Amino acid sequence: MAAAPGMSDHARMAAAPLDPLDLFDVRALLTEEERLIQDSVARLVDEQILPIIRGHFEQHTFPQELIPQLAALGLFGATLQGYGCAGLGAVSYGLISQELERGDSAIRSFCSVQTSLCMYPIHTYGTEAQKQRLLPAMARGELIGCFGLTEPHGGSDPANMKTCARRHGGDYLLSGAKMWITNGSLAGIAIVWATTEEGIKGFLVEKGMPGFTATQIDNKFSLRASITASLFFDDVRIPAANVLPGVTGLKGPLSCLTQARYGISWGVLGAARACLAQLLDYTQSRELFGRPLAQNQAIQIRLADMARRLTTAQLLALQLGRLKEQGKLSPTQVSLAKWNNCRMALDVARDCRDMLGGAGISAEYVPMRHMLNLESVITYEGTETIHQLAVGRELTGLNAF
Ligand code: TGC
Ligand code: FAD
Repeated sequence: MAAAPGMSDHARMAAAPLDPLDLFDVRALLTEEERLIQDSVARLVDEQILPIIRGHFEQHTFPQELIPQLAALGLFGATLQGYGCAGLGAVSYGLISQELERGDSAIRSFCSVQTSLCMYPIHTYGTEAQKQRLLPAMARGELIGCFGLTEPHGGSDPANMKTCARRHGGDYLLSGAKMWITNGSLAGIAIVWATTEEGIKGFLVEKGMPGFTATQIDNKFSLRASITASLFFDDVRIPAANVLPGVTGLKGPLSCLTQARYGISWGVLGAARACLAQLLDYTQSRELFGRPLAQNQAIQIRLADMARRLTTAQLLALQLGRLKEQGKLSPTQVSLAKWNNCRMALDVARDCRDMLGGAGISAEYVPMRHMLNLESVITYEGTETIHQLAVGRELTGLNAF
């Protein structure tokens, strides 16, 4: 409704109620292009993802039928330039992640891995021949990637990795194992980080290479609509053409993690918004003690607190995105945002589950599905403790890992 001329501030404010999921109107800070991108992904989520995701979560299957639609919208490698990629800005990528995770963390995970953990290192550290051969097919969703860093003996300390690659003539022989690998048994190509005589290097391991096997991890309580696998390498012969030449050392995989953690900081906003939206409806329509549940002080305080946490997380994500676009992003800022926003989303999802009462444990409602997913999201890409210690190291200059 347009405000009438001469209206007092109070009357103008009363005429324009705030969006309960965006109390500080963060959307008004977006460009026209960013809003269009958000809206088109939101449509995909509403029309194609939400109707099927519960079934996939229950069946423990990944909805592969979505891959062509995600590719058609340009969501794979969305921030990369050239090679069939859309070349979008960091905030647009954040909004894409937010909308996808409003559907389910599994779908955002799938896109994060393809974009930030697989296409990004090929684009940044690969040869021209590797880029030409792999990136266009990955952007079209015809070739799916996975990223192997974590090992069975402990993921928080990747510097201690055991997987190694020994020189064998002009080639390498790769041996070891990776665990908890998203897309692992679906992928046609795995970016595998291994120690060599020169330091840690990235290897492009292709499905079907002799000695390479991927085994799906079943019976997860979390991210059930995502494929997670263990990878095994038994003297896999890797030609020199499949080594990423542009980086040596832990900074290779850690730089990819910065990209993916950035996307997660936005993605989890979507999960929290989905939970809060459903809870707001529920507390209005459920009547207890002769009044709507929403008309209780204790409920309103909890709703207000969720809105406070969501709003601050939204503003944090947007500023993180603008810093990234200006080339001023520091990994410590990404750690703080990943920690804060994952914690916010997990706490909101748990609290929404609680305020739905018994209905909260039903698959008819979204909070418990998001809550279970977010237990993985707060763990992968660096646990909450790892990000707290990264911020502590920045503040003190002392390494406590
Ligand atoms: P540290 O001494 O800090 O660093 C070693 C070298 O790396 C450089 N570096 C970075 N470079 C680029 N970007 C970053 N973000 C970087 N962070 C560090 C650093 O400058 C140094 O370079 P150089 O040239 O001096 O050698 O290393 P550290 O051993 O002390 O480790 C630090 C720590 C603990 C933070 C790191 O190991 C860590 O982040 N651990 C957590 C591991 C983790 O997050 N794993 C995630 C696996 S992938 C995943 O979970 C995918 S889920 C996907 C999905 O489904 O969405
Ligand atoms: P550990 O490193 O063994 O940590 C165990 C506990 O110790 C944690 O609570 C941790 O915070 C704490 N801890 C560790 N160090 C310290 C310390 N110094 N001080 C205090 N506490 C500490 N990895 C990939 O490489 N690729 C993927 O695609 C991928 N996808 C994943 C998908 C899912 C669903 C999950 C659950 C994980 C995935 N991971 C992936 C692995 C993930 O990154 C690791 O689980 C994570 O990094 C933690 O490693 P960990 O499980 O070995 O736990």
